[in-house]
Amino acid sequence: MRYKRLPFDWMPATLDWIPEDLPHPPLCDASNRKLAGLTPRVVPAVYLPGDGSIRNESTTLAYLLDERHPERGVVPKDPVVAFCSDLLEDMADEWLVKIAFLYRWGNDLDAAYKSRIVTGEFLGGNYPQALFEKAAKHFASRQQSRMPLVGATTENAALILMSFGRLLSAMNRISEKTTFIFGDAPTLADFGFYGQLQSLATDPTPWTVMRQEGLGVFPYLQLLEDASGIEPTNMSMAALSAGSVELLRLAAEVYLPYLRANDKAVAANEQSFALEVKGLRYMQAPFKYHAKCYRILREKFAALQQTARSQVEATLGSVELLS
Ligand SMILES: N[C@@H](CCC(=O)N[C@@H](CS)C(=O)NCC(=O)O)C(=O)O
Repeated sequence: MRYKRLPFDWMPATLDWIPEDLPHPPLCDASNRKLAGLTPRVVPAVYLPGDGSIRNESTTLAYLLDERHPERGVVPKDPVVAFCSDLLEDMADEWLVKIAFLYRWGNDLDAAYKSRIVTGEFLGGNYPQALFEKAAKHFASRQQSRMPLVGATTENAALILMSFGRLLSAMNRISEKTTFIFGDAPTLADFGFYGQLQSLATDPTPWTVMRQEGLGVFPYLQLLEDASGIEPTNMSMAALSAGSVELLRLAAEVYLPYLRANDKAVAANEQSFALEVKGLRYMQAPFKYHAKCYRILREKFAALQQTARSQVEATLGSVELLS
């Protein structure tokens, strides 16, 4: 919203994150009323005062806002760059969350720290410490109970952490050629990475890892936090940094195999599925929403012209998993 120079009000919301027996914070009353009936019940959600509608799902919202306010678009005009931006944004939303979940809810220190920040935001003020403690503990244990659903388990940790290492080494190299992933202005992919990396950069354990292995990520995040002063530019695959190519290769080698394995398991109604990437095993229960993500990516790839598909192939190494 800041990059697009759109004025907005930020409203914290609680969804069902406060235990039944605790008083609900008045700070969130207005947003909770607006969110009543929202499906799927996830944030971020945007209330559009023009038509009174409330919309969610960050990718859908980005496209909608670009349609209504095309001047400072985040969806690149070049179809190949747009496809690659969609692929990276999808990986940021759906795979990087596994890294963030594993660190935040898998370490006591991180869980205690961030659960207080999240709950403290929506409680606002005027609460006794005991209520704060109870709400934070409730939220942390709720999130911890969801770790297997996300695949953030001890068995999957090696692959998840390997992908984090590759991500950091790729992000470090973007600035050798450009400011953001596809050029000197941000795209949807950058905002997808921003959301996850901002969490990782402020949780104690991954922050330590990033200080050692991903120093280049900090100025990148700083620039993205408020990109209202950055001018849009045209983008093409020719301008890509080695780091951005590495990010796309990561999607091809880790994220797409995960999506394909999940898709097969959803179609066959299986209880769980497994895959192996570079000798590292990953196992999870099938996740229907990710089958939808995969279908949309393949539809977008199929809609590209042949020359554009070849350009994607040249960068990713293989497009077999997109066909
Ligand atoms: N694909 C969605 C994911 C949204 C999402 O999963 N949001 C989480 C918080 S980051 C949520 O609201 N979860 C519901 C809950 O935990 O109750 C998007 O990008 O907007």
